[in-house]
Amino acid sequence: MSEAKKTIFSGVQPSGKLTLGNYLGAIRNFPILQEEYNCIYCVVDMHAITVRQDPAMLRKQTLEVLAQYIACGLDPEKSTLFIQSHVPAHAELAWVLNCYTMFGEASRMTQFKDKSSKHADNVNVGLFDYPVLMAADILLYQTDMVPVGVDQLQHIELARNIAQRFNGVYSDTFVMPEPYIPKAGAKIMSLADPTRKMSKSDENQNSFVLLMDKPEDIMRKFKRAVTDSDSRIIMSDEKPGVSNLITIYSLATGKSVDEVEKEFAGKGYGEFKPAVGEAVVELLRPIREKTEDLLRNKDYLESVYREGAGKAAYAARKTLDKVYRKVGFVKR
Ligand code: ATP
Ligand code: LTN
Repeated sequence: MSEAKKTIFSGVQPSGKLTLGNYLGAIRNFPILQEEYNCIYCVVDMHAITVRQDPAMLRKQTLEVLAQYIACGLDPEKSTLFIQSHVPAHAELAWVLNCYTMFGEASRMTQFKDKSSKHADNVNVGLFDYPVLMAADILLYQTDMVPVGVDQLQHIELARNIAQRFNGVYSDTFVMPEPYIPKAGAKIMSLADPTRKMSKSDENQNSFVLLMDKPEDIMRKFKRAVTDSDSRIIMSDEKPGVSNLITIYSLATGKSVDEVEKEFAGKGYGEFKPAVGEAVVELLRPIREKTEDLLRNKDYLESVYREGAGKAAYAARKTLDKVYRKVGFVKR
C-alpha cells in the first residue's frame, strides 16, 4: 500500500442481501475511488452479529458481499478486500477506543435507538458499542475518506470526536476521517413507504430491490412502488415517491434529473414505472451474473480474502502498536 496516496475505507454488513440502496448510496462509488486512492473495503461480519444472525446464513452472506464487491467493479489487485473478523486489530482497537468514548455520546446515536426499538428483545451491549467498532475500523487505517450513505454520517462524526479526543490527550495519532457522501443517491427510499430509507432488514419484501433480484421481481416491485395521486413526473419535496424513482432512474441511466423530467413530461406512471424497472434490470444484470460466477469459484474468493486480510493486518498493526505504546502498555 503506497504511503503517498490518500486512504479510503468503507464497510458493508453481511446482515442480509444487498439492496439497490446499498449500491447507489455506497458501493457504486467504491470502484471509482480505487484508481486514485489506497482503498480498503471490508465485509463487517463483527458488526452484523449485533443483531441475531443464523450462522450458516452469515457465512454465506459474507462471501456473497465479497463477491458483490468484485462484481460491482472492485479489483482485488487495486483494492484491499477482506473480512473484518480476520483482522483482530479491529476488536483490539475498539476496546481501547471504548475507554475514550463517553456513554452520553454513544447514547445519542440514532441507529442504536432505531435498532434497539426494532430488536427490543435483544438490546445487547454490542449494539450500543457498534459505532465504536466502526470508529476502530476507520481509524486503524489512518483513513482520509469514508464513502457511505447519509445514514452513516453521525457515526463518522463520532469517529472524528473519538480521534480528536485521543489525539488531544496523546499527540497526533489518528488521521481525521472525512465522510464521502454522494450528491445523488445518498438516501434511496423504500418503494413501499418513500418517507423511510430502503433497508435490507425491512419485513416488506416489496420495499427494497436486491442486487440479486430476478428481472421479473424488479419489474413487479417498481410497478407497485408507492407514488401519489398527482401523476406528474417531477422532482419535488411533496412527491417523495416519484422523486425517489427519478433519482434511481437518473443514476441507472446516467441522465440528469432535468433530462428525465423532460423525457416523461405529459406522461404518467404507467410509462414511467416500467421504464425505471427496465433501467434497474439492465444496471443490475451484469452485477448479478458476475456475482453468480464468482460464487461458483470459492477458491478464488478465499484467495482474495486471505490476501486482503494479510495486507490489512499489516497496516492495522502499525496503528495499533502506536496506540498501545501511547496509552502505556508494555511492549511485548
Ligand atoms: P440495515 O438495512 O440492516 O440497517 P444497511 O443496509 O443500512 O442495513 P449496511 O449494509 O452496513 O447497512 O450499509 C452499507 C452501506 O450502504 C452504508 O454506507 C450505508 O450508508 C449505505 N446505505 C444503506 N441503505 C441505504 C439507502 N437506502 N440509500 C443509500 N445508501 C444506503
Ligand atoms: N455502520 C455501517 C457499516 C460499517 C462501516 C464501517 C462503514 C461498519 N464499519 C466503517 C464505513 C466505515 C453501516 O451500517 N452501514
